[in-house]
Formats: sequence, structure tokens, C-alpha cells
Amino acid sequence: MLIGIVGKPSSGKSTFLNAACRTAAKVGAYPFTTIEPNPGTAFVSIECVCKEFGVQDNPRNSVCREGTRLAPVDMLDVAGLVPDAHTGRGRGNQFLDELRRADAFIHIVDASGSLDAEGRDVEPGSWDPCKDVEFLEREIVMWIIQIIQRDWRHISRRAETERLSLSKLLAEKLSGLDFEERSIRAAMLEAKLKTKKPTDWSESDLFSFTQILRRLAKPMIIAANKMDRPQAAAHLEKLHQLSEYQVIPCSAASEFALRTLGENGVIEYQPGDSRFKILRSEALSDDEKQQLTRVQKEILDKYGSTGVQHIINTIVFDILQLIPVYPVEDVGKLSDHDGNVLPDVFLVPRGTTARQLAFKIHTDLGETFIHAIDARTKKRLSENYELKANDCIRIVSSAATH
Ligand SMILES: Nc1nc2c(ncn2[C@@H]2O[C@H](COP(=O)(O)OP(=O)(O)OP(=O)(O)O)[C@@H](O)[C@H]2O)c(=O)[nH]1
Ligand SMILES: [Mg+2]
Repeated sequence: MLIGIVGKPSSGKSTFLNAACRTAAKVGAYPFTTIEPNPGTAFVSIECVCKEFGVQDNPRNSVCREGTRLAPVDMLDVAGLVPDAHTGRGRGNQFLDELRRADAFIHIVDASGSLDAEGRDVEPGSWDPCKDVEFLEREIVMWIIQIIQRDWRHISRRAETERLSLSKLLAEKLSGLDFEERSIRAAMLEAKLKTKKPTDWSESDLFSFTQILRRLAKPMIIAANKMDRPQAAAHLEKLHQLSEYQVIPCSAASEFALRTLGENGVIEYQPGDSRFKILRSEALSDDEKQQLTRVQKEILDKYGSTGVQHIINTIVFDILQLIPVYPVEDVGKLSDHDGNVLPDVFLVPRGTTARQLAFKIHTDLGETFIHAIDARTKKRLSENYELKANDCIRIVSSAATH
């Protein structure tokens, strides 16, 4: 799974990545600090089943911290986008091609309204961040349209002359963008387009189709960043009125500072917490103490957290609707063949079947699947059993190795 971090220059994309992934991407108070994309690995937090089972686990593909399971999620922070980037303005939008495989986007918005569309400083509060949401949506859609257009004439003609399914042809041709055929079909239906006569589609037909496709296939969440600035609260109200998007208040810089102090043992803090505890007061200057008091009062008390962890969890669980499942080889010990207890957590789409999970673990396991066993009830599950959140499942197969 890959989550793309997008937004105009200087909105705080790299700061968000560094806060979430503990990376060291360059951050700067000037536009286009980032040119080459920065990858990172963030973690979604899940209440681990180890508590319910009363076992001490040894995770392999994830981490368990006092009953909270952290599962990795790949992220990519890219260069800033400016209006009309698709025509080559700013750094253009070529770099978005790195995000073809993204499953979802986080749009980092400067909610304090202190930067114009190009990321240049303006009077704090004077810029309406709703404009950023509008133009960024358009640029992402134009990026996808440009990719579709490379093959459009060919695809639309073939669909008509050979009477082939347009959605199937599009899905095949656009496989690099990871659009599923059902999303393509749903977007055509919602845009009320004539699928039998695609050569008649106008530019605005293609635009509305792509806009819907983007929403279905590459969902986007708005991170209203820089909430620590006094001008941000008023803009947040306006951003919340954009009914198409889920908007979450956020202070990437505060999260970065809290995590750094937490890792250095100066404070006790876990991502997503609404409080922290100072452990080594002597390691903090008066200035730092004042800043921490401000973060508690202006961010944590007001919004419940810095928003960074909340945004990542919301994308994975609410928007992409993934559920955690724990494959095990021994349903008694809840372990793998090496004795690791609850070794792995997999994030799978709601509706995934036991057999599909087997394929995700290993192709061989999917092919030689016999049945699955629920570790809680010890009952057999058929290949079509739809997994539930927090299922612990053993896959029984005819392959000698499993
Ligand atoms: N007050 C405040 N400043 C922030 C926050 N997040 C980022 N910044 C500041 O915003 C400026 C830009 O941050 P970056 O993370 O480099 O922004 P970017 O979006 O990656 O910028 P480009 O790579 O140039 O597109 C820096 O001065 C950051 O310190 C925040 O939550 N609050
Ligand atoms: Mg950057």
C-alpha cells in the first residue's frame, strides 16, 4: 500500500512525512525545497489482539507497543504542485508519475492561509485554503487525464469497432495507474456517459469521468496543517464546509517535535496521544517548555491530537476500508512454525476471503488451499469465508511446506 503526500509548495508535506515516518527529508521555508520524491514508512495503529488472547506476542512484519500493534504503510512525499502544473508551470507534474501506484492521497493544506498558490509568503490568514483544495483536485485530475489521453484514441476506437468493453480496455491500458475495472465502470455510470460511443466523448465528459474515477480509485483526505498558527482556526471552519472531503486538523511540526522529544526520552509520548508527560524537565530550555505548554493547550486540548496519526488511521481504516487480520500456523499457540506468537498482521480490503488471504501470504498457499481455521472458535472456514477485522486465521493447504 502506498499513500501519496501532495499539496502546494511549503504547505508542510516533508514535515508531515518526517513526523510520520521519522525520515530526514529536507524541510525549508521556501517553495520547492523538495524536488526528488522522498519515500518513508509510517505506521497505522491497531488495538492488538494480544490483549484479548492474553499472550505475549513477537511480531515480525509489525511492532507491538503495550498492546498497540503498529503496521507499516508506505508513503511518498513529492514536490509541490502549483496551479496549471499540467501545462508545465512550476515543476510541472511529471513527478506525480511516481505516485501512479498510490492507493490514496493526503493533501497537505496550509490552513493558516499564509502562502499564496505558489507557496510564497503572504499576510498570515489572507489566503483562502479552500482555493488550494480546488486547484489541487484539478491538477490531479489533469494528470490522470493526460495519462488516459496517451491511449484514448486507440482505446475508444477499438471499443467501438471491435465491440469490446470500454471499461475492460481502459483498465488494461491503465493498469499502471492501478485502477480497478469496477471503479472505471462505476465512474462511467455516475458520469452518465455513453459507453458504446466513447469517440463522441467531449473534453468535459472526460473531465467529469476522471474526476469521479479519482474520487473512487484514489481517495484523498485533507490535512489542515499548521493549526498551531492563530489564523488557522477560522479557515478550518471553511474547510469543513467542503462536503466532498474529510478534513482533519493537523500540526505536523508539533508532531515532529513531540516524537523527537519522546524518542530522546525527554517526554513520554505516543503518536495519536492527546497528552504527553515530561520525564526529564532539566533537558528542556524555558523556551521549549513554553512551546510544549502551547502545543498542549492550542493543539492537543483543542483537537484531541496533532492529527498526524489520526489522518493515517482514517485513510487506512475509514477511507480505504482495510481491516487487520492475523494469519497463524498454530491455532493453539497462535504462532508461526518458528514459535513467533501473532507474528504478522495483514491489512486487507473488507470483503477479502480466506482464500484471497492465502494468495496474499503466498501464491502457493492460495493454489493449494484446502480450508482455513478460526483460531478463536477452532471451526473450519471455507474458501469463500469473508474475513472480519481482527480474525486470527490458520490456512490449511496441501503444500508440503505449509
Ligand atoms: N507553524 C507550522 N509550520 C510548519 C508546519 N509544518 C511545516 N511547517 C513549516 O512550513 C515550511 C515548509 O515546510 P516543508 O515541510 O518543507 O513543506 P513542503 O510542503 O515539503 O514544501 P516543498 O517541498 O517546498 O513543496 C517550513 O518552514 C516548516 O517548518 C506546522 O505544522 N506548523
Ligand atoms: Mg517538501
